[in-house]
Amino acid sequence: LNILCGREKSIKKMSKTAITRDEVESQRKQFNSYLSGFIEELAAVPEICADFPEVSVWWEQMLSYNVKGGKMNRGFMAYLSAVTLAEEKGKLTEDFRRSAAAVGFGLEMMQASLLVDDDIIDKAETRRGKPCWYRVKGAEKTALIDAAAIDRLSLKLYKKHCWANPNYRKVCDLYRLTRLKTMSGQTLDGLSEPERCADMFNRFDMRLYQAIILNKTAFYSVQCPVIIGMLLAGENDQGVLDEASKILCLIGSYFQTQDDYLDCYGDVSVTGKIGTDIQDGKCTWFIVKALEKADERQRGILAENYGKNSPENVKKVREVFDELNLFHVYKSWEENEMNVLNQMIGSASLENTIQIVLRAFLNILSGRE
Ligand code: DMA
Ligand code: MG
Ligand code: MG
Ligand code: MG
Repeated sequence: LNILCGREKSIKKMSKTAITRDEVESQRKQFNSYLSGFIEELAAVPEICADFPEVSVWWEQMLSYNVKGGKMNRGFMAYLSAVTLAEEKGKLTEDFRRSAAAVGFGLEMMQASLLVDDDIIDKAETRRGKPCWYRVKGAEKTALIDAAAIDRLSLKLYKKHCWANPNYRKVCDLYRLTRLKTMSGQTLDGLSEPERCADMFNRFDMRLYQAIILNKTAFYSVQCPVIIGMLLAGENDQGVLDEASKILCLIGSYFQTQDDYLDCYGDVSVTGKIGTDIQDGKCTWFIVKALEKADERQRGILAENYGKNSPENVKKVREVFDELNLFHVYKSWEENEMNVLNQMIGSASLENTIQIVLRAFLNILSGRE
């Protein structure tokens, strides 16, 4: 009997090998269907908004402007992970779906708060096809406090929709730790800018780059969403969470290298943001690769022009990138990295459902343009 039960179990485990594109899209629709009321709820936080209706009106405006309009991949991945795992454990209810959507939306709020700050730091002009929030009339003075408010408000949402989950505290702790790690990454990213680091050409290398992108992007964009989903579904085995985290961090780093590519070569009408990395003097995958490959003449051009905010300087840097064929170097790196990550997921000692979720995330990110 034991042998038979074991076989049945393994057959059951084998039954789902992937989440199809259609399933992903239908889950995405479901996730989106829960989101409409969250902003109104947050703009009416009673302890604050009862006495200050102006604040309520402003919060509703700034939340709508900053949290909406993106692809919502982070929030959706938290939802998809939570729902897929809960379903497998036979724990999926309507209430669970709603709380998973609220937690996902909270991650989109974390993202929004980071982006408001990031655009100020990076002197960016557009975000998601609109002016960055700090450039919007009325928000010039409030943008910093708005970013902090968006971050704090997400935990209000967690308390309202998720407090009854046995892992509520772990979920909130992970949210806070991830926000802090991202701030450390943003600090490292800022400290490597040329005006604060005169010897950038001695410092920019793959090690520094990997440290920056792990902290500023991989944790909050990929690791945290899926781990939060797993926690919501009741996963408490630290070994499993650590094993998944390892792969998620690598997927998250791949995601930021794609972002560097989009900054340099992306179509603004698709990405919705005008690149700033070259003029900001950021430690990106492209400048690190360029420095690895450049000869003396090319290094001289980069030293003279990188991190300077004029179109002529940017053009000269781009010419060196082109001479070094970095577009194609990146394309073949990306293809190879995708294979490596897929293999890593396949050979990880993780249960089938978690592997499926990781693969779904990787597929969503694959070949972003
Ligand atoms: C990404 O940095 C990290 C955070 C925390 C926003 P980035 O400046 O490359 O992002 P973007 O390209 O979206 O401005
Ligand atoms: Mg930026
Ligand atoms: Mg930045
Ligand atoms: Mg970028």
